[in-house]
Amino acid sequence: MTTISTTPRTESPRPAPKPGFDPRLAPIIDKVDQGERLSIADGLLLYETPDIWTLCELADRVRRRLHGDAAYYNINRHLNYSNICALSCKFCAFHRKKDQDGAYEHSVEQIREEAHKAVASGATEMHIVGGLHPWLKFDYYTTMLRTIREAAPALHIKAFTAVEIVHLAKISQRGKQGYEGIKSVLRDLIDAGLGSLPGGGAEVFDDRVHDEVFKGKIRSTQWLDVHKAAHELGLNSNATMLYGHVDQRHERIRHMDILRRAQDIALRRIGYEAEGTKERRDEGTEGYPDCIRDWPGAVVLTRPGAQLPNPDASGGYHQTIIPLPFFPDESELEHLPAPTGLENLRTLAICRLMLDNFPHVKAFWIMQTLEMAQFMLQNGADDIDGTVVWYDITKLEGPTTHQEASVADLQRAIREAGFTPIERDTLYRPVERNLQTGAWRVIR
Ligand code: V47
Repeated sequence: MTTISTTPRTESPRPAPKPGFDPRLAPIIDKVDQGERLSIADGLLLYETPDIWTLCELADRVRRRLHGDAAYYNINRHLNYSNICALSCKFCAFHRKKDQDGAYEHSVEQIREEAHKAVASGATEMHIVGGLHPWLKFDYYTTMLRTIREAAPALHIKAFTAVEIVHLAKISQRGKQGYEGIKSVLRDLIDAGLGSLPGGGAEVFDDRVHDEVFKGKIRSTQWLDVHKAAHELGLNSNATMLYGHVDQRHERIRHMDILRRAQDIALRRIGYEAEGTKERRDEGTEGYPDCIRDWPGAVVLTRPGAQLPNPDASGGYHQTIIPLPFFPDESELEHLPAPTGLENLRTLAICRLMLDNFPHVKAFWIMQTLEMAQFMLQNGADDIDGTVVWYDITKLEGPTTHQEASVADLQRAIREAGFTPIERDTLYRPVERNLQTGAWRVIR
């Protein structure tokens, strides 16, 4: 196993408890100091405690242990190739039916043009997501990837949520082949240019929540299977949690526990040792997806001195957790309030502490706002995503919102938060750029 160490892991002494310190957090602080995995009960307490400052300080401690004062951004473009979707998830304001106002699908020519624009803007990544289009054929997707690869050979293509991959298996008559069908679809996509999977479509891994707001969408088992298959084929992937709608806090903690167990399996596969049987307890895991039943035990990457996986070595794993706060506007759940700033901050900090084997935590500025993302860098996040340019899935200020940040905006936000901006590629390798010509290369 080859591992990578990013920045020096300096640890400042533990500060004296502040007024308002919640003494129930003391055992959690000890566990974090020793690099021990937090339990489900610990996660619930972190949601319950009024002492959000101790929570945030702990998350910051772990974040600095892993990344020092580095904070990552990238130059990317998001491409939503079509909003036409066979599903009608209640939380989603993006989907349209075929003849509905605002329905669109991009032609191959439009996609080629997007790839050219991406190159001209110096992007290192194209992030592609769309609806489950009812009549596009499988070769639309492979042609899309090949077109981008041809127009922009250096661009990393991060494309298709697990939900789309399962849909592609169905439309290419591989749906009945189960796991092998998924793998075979992924192989075709890799052959056409796919470089990694984004984290979307995970929502909250819970059957109650699933049946209430995204019935018809794949269940957690299939989402996890797609990512496992991608990892086995050497692709890295991300993971999300879309929270703050009908979900409850204990369901979010369970989602985090399921994700970190899936990551334990991925890390074990690429050579990490699991930490004995101490955390192999199965209580509270009824109804967990079958694919994480062969759990090897905890692999904690946030303990002092642990090494992060090397993106250049073979073998895939989850890179980043991206908590996505629910945007109610124009969805069927518009009557629900959006999660508050403090709830978003708390959830992100808890993700940093619970997902102890995820190298990165992203505060996606499009959904969190750049102002809040800045603050989140000080409370667990180490990444704010990129320049984006156009994003259709959620809109901060109505359908015509143009959502773009310049590199200067991102760097300023990071510096002002007290961190050093590091441009990264999709796999979190630092990027070196010639400021005159815009030419870039990945530093290995
Ligand atoms: O899959 C849809 C979610 C996801 C809403 O991997 C909503 O680096 C909130 O996954 N309110 C797409 N969320 C975004 C996504 C993502 C974003 C940035 C980076 C990465 C990455 C991944 O957005 C969807 C769905 O889970 N979503 N509707 C909504 N109303």
